[in-house]
Amino acid sequence: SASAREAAVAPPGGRSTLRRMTERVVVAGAVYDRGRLLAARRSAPEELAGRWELPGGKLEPGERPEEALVRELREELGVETEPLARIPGSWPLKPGYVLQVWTARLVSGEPRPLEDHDALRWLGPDETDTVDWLDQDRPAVAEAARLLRDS
Ligand code: DCM
Repeated sequence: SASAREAAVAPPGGRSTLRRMTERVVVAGAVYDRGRLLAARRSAPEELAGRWELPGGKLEPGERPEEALVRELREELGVETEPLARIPGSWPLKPGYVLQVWTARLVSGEPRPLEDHDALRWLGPDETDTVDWLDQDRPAVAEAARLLRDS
């Protein structure tokens, strides 16, 4: 059975290999421009609407995270971006999904809330606490703010 298989590969106290192999990645961008970080307010689904996030979305099968990030930011915001570096860490979302975050720089375009968002805000390094971030985004936002402050 699936549960027996899962138990068979589960390290003590850890998540099973099977679980990790089937986990889907959501990639989000800490997008920088002129010393500020981009925050996006979700318009859906209802339980997340009104909360702020680092914009991004799900990897398509066969896609690399950096490719998925560039595609999602183009679709959702109408901008071109260049991924820079992974922010270390991986944060659980709903069951079966994990969040990974990359820093990225704005290459061209002015972000507009085309899909999934109803407001955007550029935050300076000392303004990152001024919006109500999704809980799962907070560690990456804190690290992104630190990188911004040190840059
Ligand atoms: N998500 C998140 N934090 C982000 C981006 C996305 O928690 N910075 C979550 C919200 C959704 C899922 O990932 O449950 C997929 O995102 P989307 O609906 O934008 O494709």
